[in-house]
Amino acid sequence: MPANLTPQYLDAERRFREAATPEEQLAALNEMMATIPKHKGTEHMRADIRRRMAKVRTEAARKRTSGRGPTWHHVPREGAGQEVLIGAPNAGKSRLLAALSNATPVVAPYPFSTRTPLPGMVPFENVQIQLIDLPPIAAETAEPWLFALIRQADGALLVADLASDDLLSSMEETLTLLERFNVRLGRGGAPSEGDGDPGGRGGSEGAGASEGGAPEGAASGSVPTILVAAKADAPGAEGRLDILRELCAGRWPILAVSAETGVNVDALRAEMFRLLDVIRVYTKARGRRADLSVPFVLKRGTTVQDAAAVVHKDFADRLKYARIWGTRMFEGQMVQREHVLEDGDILELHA
Ligand SMILES: Nc1nc2c(ncn2[C@@H]2O[C@H](COP(=O)(O)OP(=O)(O)OP(=O)(O)O)[C@@H](O)[C@H]2O)c(=O)[nH]1
Ligand SMILES: [Mg+2]
Repeated sequence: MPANLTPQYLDAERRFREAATPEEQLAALNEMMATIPKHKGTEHMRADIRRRMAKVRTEAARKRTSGRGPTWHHVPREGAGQEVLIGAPNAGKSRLLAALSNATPVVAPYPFSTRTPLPGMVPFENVQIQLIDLPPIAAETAEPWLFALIRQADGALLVADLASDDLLSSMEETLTLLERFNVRLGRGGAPSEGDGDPGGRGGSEGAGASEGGAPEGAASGSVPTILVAAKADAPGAEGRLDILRELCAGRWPILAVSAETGVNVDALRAEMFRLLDVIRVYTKARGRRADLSVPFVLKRGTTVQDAAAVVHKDFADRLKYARIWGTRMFEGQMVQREHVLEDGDILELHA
């Protein structure tokens, strides 16, 4: 009967409870279905999730056909996690998506050029992160679906325009609107004020810091955020960056980027990965090598037991012990179920 629910599942269930719209509910239910361990003990729960999905869908359809519902946009999650580009009109969001991914958004020298969400996949090492370009945050575009999409993202790139003299006032306007629509931008899993070390890998920070599984600083319901100071190549950008740092110091990690020259575009990919606060774990069979091109992407704080449930369905119940090859372990060190995994660990499960 023990369901052995994973942290991923519990997180999705929390999102379901907090969902404000049918889209948020459906996204959370889909994730619950994807992350629930698939064994006999969870059969009833899975049936219940399916029932709830059907109910949300029919209710949403009824609203749509009643003709009064506004347009809603939802982007299904793909890859290691979903992040969104948010910011004032003309800040440089679409051009960033074009620089980071293979997507081809409209980039224009006038505001409000983006009207609907456009996702792209951003490659980082052996994973892909989904990044969604959004219409600007402004009174004219402030429709509930936009904020719903932001709230359910795993991370946000808050884009500030270093080419604009209105940098601070438009930033304030953006933040006021976000607040009005209940979007809270948190710090996420990134290490302390990290603009000095964009290339550092997450291998050494926070040893044991995430005991208990709570991502540091990311209060429940807030979207982990990086402040991206865009157009770093523009005349006067340096002075504006200083002002921005003063205003936002300690609130979010800041990274100055230029899509035009490519400065810090790769560093931004690394920061986007760090923002997700996930680890990559590989599995191998006894006597074999692991395939390092196909990681399991799991929340930081995931234990051997949780990973087994994700990897091998009924493995969770039968698991006796595991061996780990990882940076902080002896080669093939034997560990118990409660052992917390690290990014890059190779896992050999023994039932
Ligand atoms: N110099 C310079 N210009 C940039 C950079 N990135 C974007 N721009 C220019 O800034 C303008 C706006 O860029 P977009 O990417 O369309 O801005 P946006 O935030 O998507 O705008 P909306 O969708 O209207 O909110 C365009 O003229 C871009 O060419 C950059 O890194 N350097
Ligand atoms: Mg745009």
